[in-house]
Amino acid sequence: MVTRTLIIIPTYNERDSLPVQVDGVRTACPDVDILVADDNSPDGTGEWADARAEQDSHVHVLHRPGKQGLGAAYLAGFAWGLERGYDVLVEMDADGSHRARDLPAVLNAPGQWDLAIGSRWVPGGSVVNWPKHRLFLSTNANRYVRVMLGLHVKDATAGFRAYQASALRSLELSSVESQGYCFQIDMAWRVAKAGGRIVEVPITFVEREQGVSKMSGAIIREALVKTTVWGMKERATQVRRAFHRQ
Ligand SMILES: Nc1nc2c(ncn2[C@@H]2O[C@H](COP(=O)(O)OP(=O)(O)O)[C@@H](O)[C@H]2O)c(=O)[nH]1
Ligand SMILES: [Mg+2]
Repeated sequence: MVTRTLIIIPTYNERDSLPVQVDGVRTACPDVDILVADDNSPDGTGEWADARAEQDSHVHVLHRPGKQGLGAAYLAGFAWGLERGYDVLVEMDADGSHRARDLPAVLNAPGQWDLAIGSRWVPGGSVVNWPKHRLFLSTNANRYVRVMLGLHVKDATAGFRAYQASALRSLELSSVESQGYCFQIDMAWRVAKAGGRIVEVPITFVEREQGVSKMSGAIIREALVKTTVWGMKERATQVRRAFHRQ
C-alpha cells in the first residue's frame, strides 16, 4: 500500500521563505503533498500559495481568517488531512529552519512509531546560527518539560515532526487549546500518555535568513504556565492513586 503523506506548513508573513521551502520539499520528496495553512498574511503569502497550487497539484492551501497561533493552524491542517485520508501528517516550518533534505530521515524514522520527531537534541542533531538566548530557551524548556511532565523526549518543543494519522485519530484533538509553541509539548505529551511510540531522529535546525520570528513573551509564558499546571495536575493524580492503593 502506498503511504499518503501530507506536509503541513503554517505561515504568517513568509512570502520570501515559503517559495524556497515548497521547492525544497517538492524536490526532496516528490510524492508528498503540501498544505500551506496561512493566517491571512498581510504580505501576500496566501496569494503566492494560491498561485503555486494552481500550477502544482501536490500543493494545497488552507486560508484562515487571521493570526490565531501555530496550534490552531496545525489543528485545522490535521482536520483537513484526516478528512482526505492521508496516512502520515507532518509539521514543518516555512522559514527554512527545517531543512527539506532532512525530511526523508524523519519520514523513514526507524521502527514502528506514532510520532517521529526531527530532533536537535539527540546525538547527531544540531542547531546552526541560533542566538544564545534561543539556545538557552530551548535547552531549558526541554529540561523543564522532562522534569515537570516526566516526558522522556529530548526535543519536545521541536516543530519538525511526523504523526501517523491513526495516532492523531486516537487523540481528542478538540480539547487541545495550546496556541503557540506550547502546542508541540502538548501534542507530544498526549501521544505519550496515550501509549504512543515516539522516536527522535537527528536533524540540523538552521536559523531563518528571511522574515522575522513570531516567537514572543506571551508564547513563552503560555508554555511555562501550561507545562507547570499539567505537571502539578499529573503529580496530584499520582499522589491520589498511591493514596487509594494504600
Ligand atoms: N498560520 C500561522 N503560522 C504561524 C503563526 N505563528 C507562527 N507561524 C509559522 O510557524 C512557523 C514557525 O514560526 P517562527 O516564527 O519561525 O518561529 P521560530 O522558528 O521559533 O522563531 C513559521 O512557518 C511561521 O510562519 C500563526 O499564528 N499562524
Ligand atoms: Mg523559525
